[in-house]
Amino acid sequence: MNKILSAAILAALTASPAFAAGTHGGGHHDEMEVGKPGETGHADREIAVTMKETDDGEMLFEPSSLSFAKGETIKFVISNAGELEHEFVLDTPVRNLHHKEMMAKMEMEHDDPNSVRLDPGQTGEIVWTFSNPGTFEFACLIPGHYESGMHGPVAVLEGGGTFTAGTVKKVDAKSGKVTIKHEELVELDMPAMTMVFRVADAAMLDQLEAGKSIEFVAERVNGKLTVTALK
Ligand SMILES: [Cu+2]
Repeated sequence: MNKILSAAILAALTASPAFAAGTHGGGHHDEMEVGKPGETGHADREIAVTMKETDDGEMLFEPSSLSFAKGETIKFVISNAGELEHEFVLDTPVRNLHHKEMMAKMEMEHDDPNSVRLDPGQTGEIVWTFSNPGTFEFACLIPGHYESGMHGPVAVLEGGGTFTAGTVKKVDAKSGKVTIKHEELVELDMPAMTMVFRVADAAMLDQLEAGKSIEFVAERVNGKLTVTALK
């Protein structure tokens, strides 16, 4: 599982930055690529996130991956069930990486609306609107914690996609890819053929095996063809 997640994050890191221009230009100070602060009373859903350490030295988030539809406002209720201080930061993988490098050099504590830092036993909240589609990340950037497992992908999906029939030809769990012989993909303007897709959520790979007939939604996520829904 860790390998699949790492592959997904690596893919996100090397993906062309679709929002490279203009993000920091305007006066919308709180608007980030990953979205913007939401209004507490207007959350569409509530998600509980637990942060903790394991006996064998791992540090983790539960759940280990997240997936939302574009425009959804989520109330995260975050609990630190561990014995160390932890934080929950929502951002792009690239910005998390830079931030993590800064934090390794000096003592820093964030107080931004996209993050919360919690002492053991504490609970905190973030209300966040995911206004842009793409692959983002939640992470703890306290030195050493990311490397110990405290990060996971956030897939924000365009939503409203059309399901298309296909047959799975091959599943490459290591790289998080699946080969599908599919019918016409109307929204992508692609005729019926056999193609390789990424999956938005590594857990989807568990539902896929060679020879299986599926219905799926495919979208361009950060420029890469990605299966964003399955049935
Ligand atoms: Cu941590």
